[in-house]
Amino acid sequence: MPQDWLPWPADTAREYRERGFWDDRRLDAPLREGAARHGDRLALVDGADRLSYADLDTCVDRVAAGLAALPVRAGERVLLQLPNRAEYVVTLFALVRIGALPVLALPSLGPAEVESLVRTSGACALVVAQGRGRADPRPAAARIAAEAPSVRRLIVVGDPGDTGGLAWDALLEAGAAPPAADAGSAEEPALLLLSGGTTGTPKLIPRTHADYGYNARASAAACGVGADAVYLAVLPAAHNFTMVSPGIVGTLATGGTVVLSPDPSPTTAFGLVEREGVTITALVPALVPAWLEEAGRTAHDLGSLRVLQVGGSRLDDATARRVGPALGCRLQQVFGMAEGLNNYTRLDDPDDVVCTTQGRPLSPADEVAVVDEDGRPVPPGTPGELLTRGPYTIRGYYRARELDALRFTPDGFYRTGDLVVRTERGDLVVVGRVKDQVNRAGEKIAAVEVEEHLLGVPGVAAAAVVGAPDPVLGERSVAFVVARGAACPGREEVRAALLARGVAPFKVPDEVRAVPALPLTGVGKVDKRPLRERAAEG
Ligand code: OOB
Repeated sequence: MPQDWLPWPADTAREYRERGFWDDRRLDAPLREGAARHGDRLALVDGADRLSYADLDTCVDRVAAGLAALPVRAGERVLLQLPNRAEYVVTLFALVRIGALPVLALPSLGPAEVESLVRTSGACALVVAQGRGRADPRPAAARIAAEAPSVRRLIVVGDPGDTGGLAWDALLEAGAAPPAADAGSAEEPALLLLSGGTTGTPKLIPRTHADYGYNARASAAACGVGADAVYLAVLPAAHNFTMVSPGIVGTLATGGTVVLSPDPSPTTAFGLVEREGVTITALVPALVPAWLEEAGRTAHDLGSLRVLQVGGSRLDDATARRVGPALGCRLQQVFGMAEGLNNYTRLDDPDDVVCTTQGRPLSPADEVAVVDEDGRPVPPGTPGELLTRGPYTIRGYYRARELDALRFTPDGFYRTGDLVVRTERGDLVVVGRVKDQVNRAGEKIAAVEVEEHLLGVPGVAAAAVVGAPDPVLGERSVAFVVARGAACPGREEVRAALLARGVAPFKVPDEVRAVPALPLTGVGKVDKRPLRERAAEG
C-alpha cells in the first residue's frame, strides 16, 4: 500500500528538532497550557459568546469526549465545513485532541468539491452548520453522508432539520469523561488542508503537529502577536492564512484573544475592532479598497489596530501605500501557501519594502530557489519559478504519490508555480504564475477542474479557462467555449449548469466566450497564452 503521506527525511527531521523548530507538543497543547497558566484570560469571542482559556479547554474536552463516544477514532478523518463560529474552533481542537484529522473545507465550496474531498480523505463524518436558502449546506451534506460509503455520521451546528444528523450541541452536552490525552507523535499529521490546486480534483495537504505549531508560533513572533494581541478573523477561519499566519492557532499559542467576524465587511469588522480592541487582522487584496473607503467615514475608533495583514493574491503597490495613512496602522504583506512557506514583510522594514514586495521567508531554515524553465537558479532581479523546502513545507500531498512527482523536485523542493523576482535584499515580488490556476480575489480556481465540468454542460465540445486582470477581483475567470452543434451556451446557461453539478459559485466563469476552435501549441495542447491575451483585451 502506498503511504498516505510523506514525512521529512529522518536526518532533516532531527535537524529541525535540534535547532528548536519542532517540539513534541501536539497542536491542542497551548489550550491545555493556557487553561493552567492563564485560565481567566479571554481566548475566543463569537458575538455575545466569550470563552476564557479555561472555558475553551473545557469545551474542547467535552466535544472531544462526545466525538470519541460516537465513535470517531484516532487517525480517522472528519470534514469540517463551518463558518467563523466558536464551534469551528472547538471542533477543530477537539478532533486534534482525540487524534482524528480535521479536513478543512471552506464554506464557499459546493457539494461537488465537498464530495470529492470526502472521497479523497475517506472521511467518517461531516460537520456543517445550519444555513439559509441556497447557502444552507445541510441538504447536500445529508445526501453526501448517505451516499459516501466512508461516512457514518453527519453533525450539524444548529438545527439538524430533516437531515438525520446529530446536533452539535449534543456533543457538548454528552458530559462524558474527557478521553485520555492522545500520546501520538507530534510528527504525524494533525489535519488536512485544501490545496488551491491545479488538478481536476482538490488535493489535500497533510500538516503535522510539529510543523503547523512551528508555523503558527514563528508567525506570531514575526507579526508582533503575543499575550496582548487581539486577532480578528475576517477571512474564512478554515483558510491557512486565518489558521496559522499567525491567525487563530498562532494567537491562541501565545495567550492572545481571537475574535471571529461573521462576515468580511468593514462595517461589521470596525464595530468589532472598537468593541474588542482588535490589534491585528488579515485581508485579501480584493477587500482592501472597501476597507480604506469605510475608514474615511467610520465613526468607530480604530486606534487599537496595529497591523493589517494583506495576502492571498497580489496587492498592488498604490493600494499598499494607502493602507497606513487610511487605517493608522502598519501594513504587512503576506505571501503564503497552504503547502507551507510563509513570506512576510517585517514590521520594521522600510515603507518601500512593505509596499512593493511580498516579503521574505519566515524561518531561517526556509530554503528558497528561484529557477528558470530548466531548473537553473536565476540571479536577483530576474523572474523565475519559486521552489521551496523547509520545516513547515510539506514533502508530498495526501494520497497523491503521482502528483508529487510533478509538484516536488527529486530533492524535496515544492514547486510553488509562482513566478517571483528576488531583490538584492532577499525580498520576493510575485510577478506571475506558471501554474494553470486563476486567483480570483484570493480564491484559487484550478482551470482543469472547471474545464472538466464545462465539458459536462450540454452544447459544449471543448473549453479552456484562463484568468484576466480585473480591477476589483484582481483576476476574473474567462471561459473560451467551442460549441457542439449550432448554439453555444451563454454565461447564464453555463452558470445554471455548473451550479446544478454542485460546483462552488466562485468557480463559475465570470465570462463565457464562444470561439470556433481553441488555439493549439505545436504538440497539440491547448495554447493558453493567446487566450490570456484575448481575455485581457476585454
Ligand atoms: C494562501 O494560500 P493558498 O494555498 O490559498 O494559495 C497559495 C497561492 C500562492 O502559491 C500564490 O499563488 C498565491 O496563493 N498568493 C499570492 C500571495 N499570497 C498567496 N500571490 C501574490 N501575492 C501574495 N501576497 O493564499 C495564503 C496562505 C497563508 C498565508 C497567506 C496566504
